[in-house]
Amino acid sequence: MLHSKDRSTVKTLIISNRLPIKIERKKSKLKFTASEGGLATGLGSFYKENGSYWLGWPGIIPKNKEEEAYIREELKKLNLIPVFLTEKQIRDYYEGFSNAVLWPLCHYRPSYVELKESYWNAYQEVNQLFAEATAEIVDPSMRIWVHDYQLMLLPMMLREMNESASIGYFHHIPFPPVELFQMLPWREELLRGLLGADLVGFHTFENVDNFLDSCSGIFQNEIDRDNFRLSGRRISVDVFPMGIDYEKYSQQALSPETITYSQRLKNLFKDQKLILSVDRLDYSKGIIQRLNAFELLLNMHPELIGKVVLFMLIVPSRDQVNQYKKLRNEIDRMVGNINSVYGKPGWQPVAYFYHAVPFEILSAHYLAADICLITSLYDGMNLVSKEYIASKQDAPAVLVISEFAGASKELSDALQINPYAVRRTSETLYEAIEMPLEEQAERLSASQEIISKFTVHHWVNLFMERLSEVKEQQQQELAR
Ligand code: GDG
Repeated sequence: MLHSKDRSTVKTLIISNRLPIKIERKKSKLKFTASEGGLATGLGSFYKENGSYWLGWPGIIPKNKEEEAYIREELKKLNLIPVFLTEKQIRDYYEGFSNAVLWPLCHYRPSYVELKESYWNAYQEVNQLFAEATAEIVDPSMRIWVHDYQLMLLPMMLREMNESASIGYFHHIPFPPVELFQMLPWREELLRGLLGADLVGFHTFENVDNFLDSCSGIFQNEIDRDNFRLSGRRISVDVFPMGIDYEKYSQQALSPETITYSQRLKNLFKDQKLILSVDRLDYSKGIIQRLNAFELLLNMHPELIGKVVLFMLIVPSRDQVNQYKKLRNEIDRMVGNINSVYGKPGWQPVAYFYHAVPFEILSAHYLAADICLITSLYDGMNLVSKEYIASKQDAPAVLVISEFAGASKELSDALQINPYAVRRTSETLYEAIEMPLEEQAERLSASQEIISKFTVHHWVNLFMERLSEVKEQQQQELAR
């Protein structure tokens, strides 16, 4: 039996659609920079240790074989293994099946789902490509951790290659209710794909229930739900709410650079309450509902004119896709409308930026904001809410969070909203604006206590511990 000390020395292969790196073409040279996403930070130190690796798409199409070999060599130095994709694969597997089938389905948008056979074919082909790339580097003692909805078929492909392999899978986005999941022509293949894993993890209990309901509905007699197993092999399905690198955010907020920038922002919006929102351009984030609620707030409380600003940082995402293009146009229209109706010389109610900012600047925005507003219509977790809490030393700081974001389950001291209930949301925003500093500080410190304890490092360790336990249970059952 492995003891927890031994577990930490087991090599791990992380597999995700994207490698945690950005490769940019600068003139004739390639520039490699580490990406700053939550997953990259959380697993960053982990995969570099004792011969562990990370496998995924490097986000670039090499110009020729020489360039491909060069990228491969450079990445190898960082323990990263690339899986190169063609333009067609990116279009049909990534933009197609992943983002125009699974993403809308998992975010309650069945009308956005494009059920194309060509997408499904590409999805199978690319998952197979990942399986082959894995086979080339994995050794039987390694545990494998597959991430997210782009690779749902991979766990079973890997299981078929090695019956006793140690395989974990984590689903970062919501898992839809059975009624929605059942509409997929390929529902059985996708579920069977996931059930190749020994451990399947989700952010919330609701997602676990939805997944188990789908499994029971589709496999019926094959599955034993209470003692979950497929063809006799025990599979654990559990909740692992992802955390953030708390130290990184709280320390950055103390740096002189961030403090100076934050002060500049505050001066720019002097005597105004700064309501911040940060998200990728996506229909799941409730950006339209947010603007509606803010407009209603100004309408109901004209005394707030000139005293409050909605500062929206939106990171460009998938904006060549029709639904996203439409969303962007609608945001532009609504921001223009609110600013023209409620603005006055020298003051505009909505400050809207459609670009990403460096980490230090993002941190300064968190630090400067009086309120952080999360309006997700459905969100696996939502790391922004946790990053905001971690970046604050003390009040003013109020988190207003949608009850449909996974993070709301842990953050019970935040003000919770149903973003579809526009009037109620605007009333809650008013409550946030008026909240006494003492109450803000109490709520903030309660949330900080939770987030500083359940960090991303804790999340990784917990998942890995659980994976080892499942393997031990399987071995004991085999030995009986
Ligand atoms: C998926 C699920 C789940 C944003 N703007 C900038 C920037 N960001 C960073 C934030 C945060 C990340 O992007 C966004 O993470 P979220 O969790 O909020 O949302 P998704 O991207 O949709 O992530 C989600 C997550 O996976 C993890 O499981 O929580 O539910 O949808 O870290 O800080 N970073 C920088 N500049 C920006 O302008 N540097």
